[in-house]
Amino acid sequence: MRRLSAVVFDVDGTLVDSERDGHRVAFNAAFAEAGLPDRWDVETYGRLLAITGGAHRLAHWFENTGRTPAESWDLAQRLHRRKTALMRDMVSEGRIRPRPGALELIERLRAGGLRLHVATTGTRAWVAPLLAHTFGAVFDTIVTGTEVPQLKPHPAVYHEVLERTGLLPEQAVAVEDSANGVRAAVSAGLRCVAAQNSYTRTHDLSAAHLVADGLDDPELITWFDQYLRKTSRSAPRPG
Ligand code: XBP
Ligand code: MG
Repeated sequence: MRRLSAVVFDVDGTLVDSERDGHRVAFNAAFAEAGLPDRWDVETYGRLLAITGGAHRLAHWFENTGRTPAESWDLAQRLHRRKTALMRDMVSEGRIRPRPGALELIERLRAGGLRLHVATTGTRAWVAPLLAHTFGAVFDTIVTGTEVPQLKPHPAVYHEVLERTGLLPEQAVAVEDSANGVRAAVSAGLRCVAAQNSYTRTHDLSAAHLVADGLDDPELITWFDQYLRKTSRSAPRPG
């Protein structure tokens, strides 16, 4: 097996707790500003997470609440622009927090000589400032939903990371939180570990090598430590 040289992180639900108190709140604010009666409670939003991509999620909702497909897509795109601006505001106010253990895991992996990258379905306009503010310049390659034609569970975002970095799939491990994310990573040929959260605890994550309770789960840390040892044994780094 080739040496592990990189870890590719998902963002929503993996690096940050962004869905329930971040995106959901921004979607509801966009509905309210537009004078629409629609609101997504915590449980409804959990079900809607099966549809990746905020604009697609909105279009799906509108189609299922009586609008035509064309009307739904137009309205979804308009609302999603506003929702993205509201999410950027939440990011700049520091309201989107890293998941417990995220900062520590990142430091551990970097200290072990691994490169870090990002593969997310989220929109670049909020992803880029979030990563910069919360984690600093630790990610070499960041591919978002803005750059790929098909969103997770399609593997396009992982293919794009591999293409841009020149990595082979077996040189990288993906960290995901959801069934759609695990499917995307595994379809692209990457090993995947899942750090589930309250929304994804019921997902089928069985295609992952390991299903952990979070980024601070000792099992996940031990799993990475074994790879880090293998990494340094198979190719000692100078110094
Ligand atoms: C995340 C998503 C995104 C976010 C909302 O999935 O599906 O749509 O929920 O962000 P993953 P946008 O964690 O699997 O990448 O509104 O910017 O799409
Ligand atoms: Mg996710």
